[in-house]
Order: sequence, then C-alpha cells, then structure tokens
Amino acid sequence: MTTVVNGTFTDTYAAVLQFYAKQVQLLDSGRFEEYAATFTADGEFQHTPGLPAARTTAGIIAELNSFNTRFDNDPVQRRHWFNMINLTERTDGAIDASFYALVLTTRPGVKEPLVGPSCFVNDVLVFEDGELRNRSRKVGHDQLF
Ligand code: SDN
Repeated sequence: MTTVVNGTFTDTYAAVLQFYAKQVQLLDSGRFEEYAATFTADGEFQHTPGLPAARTTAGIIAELNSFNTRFDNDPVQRRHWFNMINLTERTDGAIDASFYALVLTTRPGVKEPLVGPSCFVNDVLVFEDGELRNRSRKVGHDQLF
C-alpha cells in the first residue's frame, strides 16, 4: 500500500483497511513469515491474554507456528473477521487502532463454522518506508471479561 503523506483521514482509513485485508489473508492462509513481516522488526504480538507477547519478526513466526501445531492432525480453515475499526492518529504519525475481531473455524465437509473467540484488538500502527506496519497488537478475548 502506498504512503499517505499529508492525506485526509479518509485516505488513512482506506490505507488501514487495505493493510488489514492483506495482513489477515496472510494469517488465514498460513503465510506466517509474511504475516510477521507486516510488523516492525521489534514488533509485539499478543494473541491471547495471559500469554507472554511474542516479540520481533522471528518471535512472531515461532509463536504462530507453535500455536498452529494444534491443527496438525485437524485440518481447518480459520478466518479472522475484522470490523468496527476505530482510528486515532497520534501527533507523531503513529495510529492507534481498536476493532472487533471474530474468528471462524471451518472443518472439511462441515458447513457451519465454529464461532469464536470474539475479540477486541488494540493495535499501534506506524508508517515505515512508506508501508503501514504493526508496532504492536494486543488481542483481548470477550469471554475473559
Ligand atoms: O492476528 C489476530 C488474531 C490472532 O492471531 C489470533 C490467534 O489465536 C492466533 C488479529 C486479530 C485477532 C486475532 C485473534 C486470535 C485468536 C487467538 C486464540 C484462539 O483462536 O483461540
């Protein structure tokens, strides 16, 4: 996605939507190295409260590989649906993004997906070399309130 230099809020919002669409499709197709590359090199990623955050590109790849071993003998298609994306631009150019995320898990031959967890996500996004990246992502799970 191209940089938004002195753009309007609408330009930034569109850039973030496009960034999230590409990012989540990488995650849901198991392209974890490319997903991790959508974070800054020192980026932080916590997908489940209580677990330590994964840090750095290598750490995020390792965490996703480890998390997904649960599906080694259980083929699934997971899809993360993002919605209600709320952006606040900081004066230093970083962007606070909060949004809802719902995980759907579908198994072969089973039409109805498993729904959940329902999540509330806090991201900090930055532009780096003209590209949006996550500096951090913290995922809250609604059942843990
Ligand atoms: O990247 C995300 C995630 C995510 O990666 C999640 C993972 O497992 C790996 C962006 C927005 C939301 C999420 C939510 C999850 C849920 C988490 C735990 C689980 O599925 O049990």
